[in-house]
Amino acid sequence: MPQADAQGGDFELSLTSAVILDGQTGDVTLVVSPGASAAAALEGAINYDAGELTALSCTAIAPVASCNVDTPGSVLYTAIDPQGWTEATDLISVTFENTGLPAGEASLTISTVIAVDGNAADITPDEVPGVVSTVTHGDVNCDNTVSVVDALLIAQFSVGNRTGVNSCPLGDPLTQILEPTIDVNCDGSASIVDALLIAQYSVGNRTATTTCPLADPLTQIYLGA
Ligand SMILES: [Ca+2]
Ligand SMILES: [Ca+2]
Repeated sequence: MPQADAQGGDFELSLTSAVILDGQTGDVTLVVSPGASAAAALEGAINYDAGELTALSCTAIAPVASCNVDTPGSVLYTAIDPQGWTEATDLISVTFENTGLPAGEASLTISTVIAVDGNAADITPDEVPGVVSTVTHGDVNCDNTVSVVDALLIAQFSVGNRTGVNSCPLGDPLTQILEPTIDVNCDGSASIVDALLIAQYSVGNRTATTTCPLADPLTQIYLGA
């Protein structure tokens, strides 16, 4: 993660990152942290690529804050604390839907219009961007790789030892599995066969494809979005 003091701003504004699968929703939070100064009033925007993501809604977390998702590509916000934020504080939360990011990462940036301290003096933020990423089929533990660990989780799921969930990150990595990305042979079911294909892929015995159904079921594995 980028560090605030590397850029020498007076305080830090940062966005959390999220894994949001294709067609699903997830939340990102804007956080203010004090540096040499403590911000007391802020106005600005969270910027995103409207071709990749859709901001469905936003929620003011700070007691005196407001936000607006009406403009595609920008979530406008304001927030105020009469005393100034002297510790890391969540300001707003935005719910994004992945509407055009089948694989990879989308950057979320911050732009600041007004930032003042408790004396209403202008101060400068370090703006730390966030990332929305998604995972492909075969990655069932949300770590952005397809490995024998994923095969293990699928094998455990196939015998009832794991619970399928629909979003990343896993709430309980010891008992859960991301269910929508299990099927890597395009047969419509999640089974021990999918674990076998990943095991074969892990040692180079299968070639990844992003096309379903598999053109060659004997040599390919589906790792698409
Ligand atoms: Ca994985
Ligand atoms: Ca399957």
